[in-house]
Amino acid sequence: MNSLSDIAVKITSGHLRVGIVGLGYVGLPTAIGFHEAGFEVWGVDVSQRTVDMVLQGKNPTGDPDVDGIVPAPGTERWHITTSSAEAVPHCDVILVTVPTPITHDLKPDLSYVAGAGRDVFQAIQKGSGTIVVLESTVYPGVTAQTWLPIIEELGLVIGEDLEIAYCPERFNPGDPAHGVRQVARVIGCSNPEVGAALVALYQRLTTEDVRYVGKLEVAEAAKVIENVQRDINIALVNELARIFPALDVDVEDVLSAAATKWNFHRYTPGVGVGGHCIPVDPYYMIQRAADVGVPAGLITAARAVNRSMPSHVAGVLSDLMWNAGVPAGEAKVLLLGWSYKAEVGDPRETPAEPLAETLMAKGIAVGAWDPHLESNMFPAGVEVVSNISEAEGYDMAVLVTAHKACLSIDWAALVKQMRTPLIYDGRRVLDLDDLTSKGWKAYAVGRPV
Ligand code: SAJ
Repeated sequence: MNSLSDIAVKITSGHLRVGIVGLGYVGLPTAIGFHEAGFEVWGVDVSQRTVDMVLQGKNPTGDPDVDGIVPAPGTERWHITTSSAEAVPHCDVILVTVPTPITHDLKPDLSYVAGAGRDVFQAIQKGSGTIVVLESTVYPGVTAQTWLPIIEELGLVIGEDLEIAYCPERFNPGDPAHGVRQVARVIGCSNPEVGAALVALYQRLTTEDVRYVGKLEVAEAAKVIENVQRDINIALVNELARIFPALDVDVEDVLSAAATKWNFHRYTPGVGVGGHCIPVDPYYMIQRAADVGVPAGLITAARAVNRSMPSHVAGVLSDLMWNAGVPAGEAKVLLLGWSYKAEVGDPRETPAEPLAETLMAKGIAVGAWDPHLESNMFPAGVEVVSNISEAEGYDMAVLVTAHKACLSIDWAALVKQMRTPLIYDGRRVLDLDDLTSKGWKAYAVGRPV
């Protein structure tokens, strides 16, 4: 039995053994971080491909921040396996970092949390006092609701055989300044002493603030609302990006003016909101509010605004091409960037997809160029452009993702390759006057036509 004082001693001495279940863009850097902090680490992933790559010292996550930091084969204190049953008996604390996506009908999919939890709990030794921490983004109540029935079914006793806690991951892909060792953490647990022990553990991981915030639900809710707030703020500027052009005002001029006020938080309108955090987490909050019969009108409305942006932009692009005399049924659009976020190779929930679908439904052909993505990561129907210098005969170029590679395109050369020199800045990051001087007819989200 690991008493809490045993845990504390092991943390201080660095002899604590930490398990991480789920070696994705959150779990693998977390495992590496605890290993760098001097702990013995057991990493578990159901994917044999992931385990094999990690064992070879390679990065299976697609996140460039993880390149070059995976420990080499044979590194001490570094154990990687597909089996929780093998790893769990060797661990004092186990962190679960598995996906929490939404289903096609926008409901939270907690199957990974339940499955990983079951795998871990089945391997917990009676009386071991193992601490199991969920890091995946969930809505308030999920950790207890999902895990306690399994724990009870397996005849385990909280406080004797194990403890459970919640510490939300706060990864920001493509932002090495906020890596696992430089980000503040909050810890929720029904047992304050376990919370204190976990504070001591995470303080060995990150240089930033770590604090115990009370029961599980407080920490679960904090993580969700961080991203709900971001979605709502982005929805506001996206809604303004549709209003101000109708008033013959550029929304970016308005935002720049408003941003001179000390507590105005600036966000940028765009072709849409992608990724596995911002467009997903609000549905957790909406679901939880519905569970308890309290309306979540603002959160729901913000999601509707952000989800409408790709089709709104597709309509604007279609009108611009029509007004430029591009023959209907012949129009071709080139999307510059496909990933949901700059400097990241991740197409999940990217607004590029509904944008392309809406354009193709209008009979407009769509090509896409994204140097961060492999050609097999684009959907069928989209012509993948591997080399921008080979993009010929397009009528409209659309900046969808503000990759540095997109910003540094040779616009003077590209305009000569276009059949019609139209360009639409979907992220408000291009110099439209410079583009105009190079022969483009330049437009942008939130800017009057
Ligand atoms: N976006 C806008 N306008 C903005 C900001 C973002 O349209 O002003 C779009 C992006 O283009 C992207 C989507 O929203 O399609 C999400 O962008 P994001 O910058 O929020 O990036 P994410 O999804 O990687 O969010 C992560 C989150 N981190 C964690 O969950 C730990 C989020 O909490 C961070 O605030 C965010 O990174 C960040 O700060 O970059």
